[in-house]
Amino acid sequence: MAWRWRLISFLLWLPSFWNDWNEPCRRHLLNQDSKEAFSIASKQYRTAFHFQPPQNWINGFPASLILLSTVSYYQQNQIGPMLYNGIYHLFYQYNPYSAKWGNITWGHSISTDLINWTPLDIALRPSEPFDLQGCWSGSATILPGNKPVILYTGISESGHNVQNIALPKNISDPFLLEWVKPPYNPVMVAEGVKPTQFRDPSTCWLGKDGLWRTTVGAEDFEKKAKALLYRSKDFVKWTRAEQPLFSTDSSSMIECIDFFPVSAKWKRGLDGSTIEAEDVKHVLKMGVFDNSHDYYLIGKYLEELDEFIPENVVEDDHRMWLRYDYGSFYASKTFFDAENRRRVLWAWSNESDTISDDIVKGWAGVQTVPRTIWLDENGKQLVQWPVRELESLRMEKVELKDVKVSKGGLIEIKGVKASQADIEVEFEFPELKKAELIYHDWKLDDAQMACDEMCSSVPGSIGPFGLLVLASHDLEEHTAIFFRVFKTSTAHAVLMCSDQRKYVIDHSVVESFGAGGRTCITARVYPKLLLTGDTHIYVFNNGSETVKITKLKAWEMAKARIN
Ligand code: DQQ
Repeated sequence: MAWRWRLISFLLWLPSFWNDWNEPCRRHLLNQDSKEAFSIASKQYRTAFHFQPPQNWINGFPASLILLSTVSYYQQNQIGPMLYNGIYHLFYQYNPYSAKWGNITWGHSISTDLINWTPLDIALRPSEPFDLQGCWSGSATILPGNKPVILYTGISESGHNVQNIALPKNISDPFLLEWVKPPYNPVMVAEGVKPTQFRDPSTCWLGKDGLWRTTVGAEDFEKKAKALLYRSKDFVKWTRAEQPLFSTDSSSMIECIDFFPVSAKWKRGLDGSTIEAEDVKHVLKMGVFDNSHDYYLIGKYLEELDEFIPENVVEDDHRMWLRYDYGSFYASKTFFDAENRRRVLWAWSNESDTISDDIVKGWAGVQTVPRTIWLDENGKQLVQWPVRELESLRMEKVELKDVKVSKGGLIEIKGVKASQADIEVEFEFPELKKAELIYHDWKLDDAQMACDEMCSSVPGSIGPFGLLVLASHDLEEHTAIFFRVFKTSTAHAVLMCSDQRKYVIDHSVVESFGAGGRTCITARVYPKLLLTGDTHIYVFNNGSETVKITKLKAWEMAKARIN
């Protein structure tokens, strides 16, 4: 009996789980004593189609923008992307001098397809008393009349977080090369919150009353997180609303807030200023500073009160909130791509090696592949999938159909370069009654613990089965992405540990999209075998029950032109 659809529907309600892949068999740090290994490694771990600057440190996106006269933008670990007059602009937090964090500026690259990127000069660098110690994250908004404007956090001479404006020097320059900082900056200073914990203004939205709004992350003197709300008529004078958009006792500082509407009826994206439509809900995404995880809530934005009311939240506990991705994924931002009627998400994926490794490599940090993001038809969670433009890099393809993998089975996927691949796979497994019994009441924390405890080599009943990627021939090195099916006293659960249905492999990055994009995990790995180039991809099954690969397609990916 085929259970593929069952599998997918279970994943819908069991959000996602991850394993940090710290097992020595899968992760090798660079050897500082070997200069030769370093120089080879610095090249082999660099990505072929994930955004990176030519060298040095990046941490997240700031803002991006694009196109036409509608609002769109994007912020990625700190700044963001936007589409403007048909060109995507990606601004990112960048240290021009080193592979570690510091001297933060806004790097700038442009693209017409979100895949191939051309580097431009730095867009914002510290220069004024209101940003002398750094140009931190922010967002770009496109004002009526097709006028882009940046709101960003400056670290002032005295080390305080303040919010500033930057405007294009020449609005008819399609590349928006130069940005000026008007003398009326800063436009917001900390009031009632810690002056060093007040940052990352979101993309702005326009209310029915004609006022622009933005939300800024902050920590108050009681160590509580606040999504502060500011309003402005002219984008110059900003007034803080008495009530924050949202506040929580369960976290201290929250960073890179993103606030956007989603449709409960269809997948298409919505302009950030869409508020009053009966099928519209809002997403509030917050980066929790203490653990560098991005969490989100879905709810209703009450425009009259300027308040966000999350749905289905019974306790004020951020650990119960949903995550976009259970791997190395932080400071994400979305932007509305009006030309393609979609909302696009990106995030910063930090290295998991050491700072000294990064210095030797000469670079640190990549961006995830851009993902289209929409509200699941159940209205309870978001779904993500790589933008369709990524498919333009697909080259050789191999296919499998209806192949059984019995206990201990291992099938190699030959014919594609295993370090640069895009794989889609569907599994069927037998009757659920064979599932292992575990835990009485399955909670998210239990799932994460289970992934940590039961790695892919611990035999089970239905699973573990899945993929071994970036694997050496003897399997001594590998990154496993697998499923395991359990039954609790009341239901069945599919555990996805670093993964399932779609895998995007790019040297030191493996992005996994399970259950059609409802569960995502981004892993950073440094397999030693990348130095020799002898990498393999396998399907495996370490469960006692036979599973079937109903469909598997794997493509070798071409290298994108990135910077
Ligand atoms: N990094 C930026 C901040 C942001 C944080 C500084 C997120 O603006 O809060 O580089 O990683």
